[in-house]
Amino acid sequence: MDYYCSEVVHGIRVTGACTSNFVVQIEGTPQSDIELPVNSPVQLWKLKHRDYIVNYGKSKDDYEYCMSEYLRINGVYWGITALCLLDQLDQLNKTEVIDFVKSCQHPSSGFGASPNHDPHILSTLSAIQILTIYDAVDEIDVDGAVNFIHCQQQNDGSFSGDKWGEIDNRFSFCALACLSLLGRLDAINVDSAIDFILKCMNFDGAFGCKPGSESHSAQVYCCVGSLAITGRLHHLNIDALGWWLSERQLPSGGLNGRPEKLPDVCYSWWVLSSLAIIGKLHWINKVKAILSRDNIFRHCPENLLLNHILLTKINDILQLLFFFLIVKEKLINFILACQDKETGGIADKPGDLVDPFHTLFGIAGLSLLGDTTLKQVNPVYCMPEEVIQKLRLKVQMLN
Ligand code: 3PZ
Ligand code: ZN
Repeated sequence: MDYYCSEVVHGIRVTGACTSNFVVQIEGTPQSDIELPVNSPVQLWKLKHRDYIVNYGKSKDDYEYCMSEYLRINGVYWGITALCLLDQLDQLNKTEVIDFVKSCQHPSSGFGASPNHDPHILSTLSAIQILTIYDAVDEIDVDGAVNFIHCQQQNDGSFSGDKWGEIDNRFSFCALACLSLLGRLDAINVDSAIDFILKCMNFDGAFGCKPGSESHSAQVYCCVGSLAITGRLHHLNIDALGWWLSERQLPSGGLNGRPEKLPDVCYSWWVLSSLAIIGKLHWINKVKAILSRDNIFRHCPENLLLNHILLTKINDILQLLFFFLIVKEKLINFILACQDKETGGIADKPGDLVDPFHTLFGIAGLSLLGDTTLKQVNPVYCMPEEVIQKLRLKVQMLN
């Protein structure tokens, strides 16, 4: 797609390839974006990503690895989930991984990022996710972990991440995800947890990290995921939220976390998974079907009045429909462009340094976009769908 046209209709700029892909932008809204390098890759180098992840933890004294001690158990979850989606989990030593996770648990409490690190709700979720994937939850002190999470809940229903007391609805999601995976949601006050989440909803239908904070797509994922786990999606304003999420796509095809920010691979995940949960993933790439006037008129050939209205209003209608669209091919190209062919792995943007975090969320995003050479990912837990199915976990999804 090298040829772009640009047209202003009723103050709305339509830019896009002259074929069928359009990105709509309101005139005057500033946009930061990047340009995809020419000759960007067009395929997913799955075996390179496998090797990148398998080798990541091996050189234990390498700088990068030491730097990430405070992220170690999260990194293990990112790596294991990515390998699992690539159908390569057998590349790791299960016993070693489980022993490492066990060594991160504090007596009768939660998990730290590494042995002897203070317990934190983020590390505790990673621990539970890893053990769930390996069907090894029985090997830890489940009651201790549940009690740790219970103790993080505040009077207003919110959760702190650890004993320092920082509040953020990311921690609410971690608590709900952990306890639902363990079948122990009864250990907290779910109603007040949801009350707090709903206080973080903004006029645009999206969510910030605490009441009054600006909307951000990672927070949207956490809040929508929390509502899905607890069967409370009816609280959402689907049209406003879907609009806001769709507006995250930039002309490069990548998605940003909030208005005026640069695109980043991990936002493909926060945005796509949220759309999948609210049943709007099909808002992606329906341009060809919608764009054809003939297609619309075929359904009402005799109704002249309706045809007249349609003819005069057709541009307005199409512009509105564009707002709900994320152009799938462009997003896929953006994610593929962030791969590093030499080292394997995926970066936040083309040409940046790869890391396990963006490698997982790039692969998980491609899975949601329908790459059938990958295993299906569950949009709420960011774990393989087959693992969630096996647990017979019921999460609410709209359609
Ligand atoms: C990254 N963390 O605070 S972090 C994270 N970010 O621990 C892990 N997109 O500097 C890796 N940016 C890389 N491997 C980045 C996890 C952040 C998210 C930062 C980031 C991502 C752009 C700048 C917050 C779950 C858990 C934590 C987060 C999100 C979701 C950093 C900076 C921050 C962090 C780690 C490394 C490289 C990897
Ligand atoms: Zn990122």
